[in-house]
This record gives sequence, structure tokens and C-alpha cells, in this order.
Amino acid sequence: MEKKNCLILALDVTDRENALRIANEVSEYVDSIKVGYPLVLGEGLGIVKELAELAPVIADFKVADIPNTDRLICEHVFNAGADAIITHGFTGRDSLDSCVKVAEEYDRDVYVVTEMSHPGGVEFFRPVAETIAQMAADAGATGVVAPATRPERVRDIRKIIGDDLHIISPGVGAQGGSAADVINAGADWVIVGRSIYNSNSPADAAMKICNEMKC
Ligand code: FNU
Repeated sequence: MEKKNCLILALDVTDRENALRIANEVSEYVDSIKVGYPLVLGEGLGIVKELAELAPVIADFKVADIPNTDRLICEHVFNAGADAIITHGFTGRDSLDSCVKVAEEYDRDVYVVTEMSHPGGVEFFRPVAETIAQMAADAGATGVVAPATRPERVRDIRKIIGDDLHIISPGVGAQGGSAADVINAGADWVIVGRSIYNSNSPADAAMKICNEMKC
């Protein structure tokens, strides 16, 4: 993903018409569009191809299965036109290796969740976040997902992965995080959903976040 605005749109609306309208409105401000279960279960995987015409698509399926099933999921997602996939890491190195291998075959990206951004994200993830971050680096992932709601954790995770891996960071706005703070803490991109797609003017909301980050 090319870094221009440091902003990724989390497009969690559930219908095609709204998805395409919002994506069109904000495409000049975002470097990528993240889609997940809400939109894909609502409209099918075909929506990925339509959105990919506007910006590279990150498929947020938080893949978390045995290596063979992970492989099949990644193949489907990359064949559908996604540029990147988000996987979990707690399933272990063999599962992650399987995703990285498929991504290499397709020349696509893999981001691994280290610690989630919501309050419950500390319950089980906190003690293993650093280990997962190290595993993501060792496995050759493109980057990690780390919480904008806890910039200090982004700083900790950056120390572990160094400068070679990217950090994409959700939790800005609706979850309480600040875009500027988490970029200053070492994130490469912020991921923003509700603050943009629920706004009366998604383009203005996206522009405001870009200006705040001065990326
Ligand atoms: P918004 N997301 C998240 N926290 O919020 N993938 C994580 O730790 C994580 C994620 C996603 O709050 C979430 O599913 F790993 O409306 C949603 O799509 O700005 C987006 O990031 C945040 O949306």
C-alpha cells in the first residue's frame, strides 16, 4: 500500500449502495479501504472487486484457523481482488506461515492483529501482544494491527518489530483514540470507520483527520 494520506477507511456499512457512495466520496483521502464481515456478509465477496477500482482493499477477516483452512480463505480473498488480508496470530506460527505463503504467491500483504483496540482487547491479548508482534516479524508479515486507543502499546510494539513492518491502527474517533497521537507513537496508518461513514459529509470528516495527522 502506498503511503499518501496515512488513512484507511473501515467501510462497515452493510449495503452496496452506501458502500460505493461513501467509498467514492472519500477515495481521494484514503490509501486503502478495509472491508470486513458486515459488508461482505451483507453483499457478498464481489463487493471487493468493485471497491478495488477505487482503492486497494484490505480484507479484515481476522483469519484464525488451521493452516489448510487459512490457505483456502486467503486464496478466495486474493482471487476476489483484495490487496491485503488481516489475520489473527494467536492460532500459531504454522497458521500464519500458511497465510504469508499464499500472500507471497499472489504478491499481496498480510497484517497480523497484536492487541485489539476495544476494552476487552487487554483481557487475553495484553500478555501475548509482544510475542505475536515478534512472530509477525519472524514470519515475514507485512505488518501488524495495533490499538489507536492505547498509543503507548503502539510504541511498545514498534520497538519489537522495528521499521521494516507497518503498523495499521484502528480505534480513532468512535473508540476514543486520536489520529495524531497514534501516528506520533509510530503507527503508519490509522483505520477509521464510524467517524467517517456516519458523518453527514464523509469527505469532510476524512479530510479533517488527514489534516490532523499532517502525514
Ligand atoms: P470504527 N478493528 C478494530 N480494533 O476496531 N480490525 C481492532 O483491534 C482490530 C480491528 C476494526 O471504530 C473494526 O472491526 F483488529 O468505527 C472496525 O472495522 O472506527 C474498525 O477497525 C474500526 O472502526
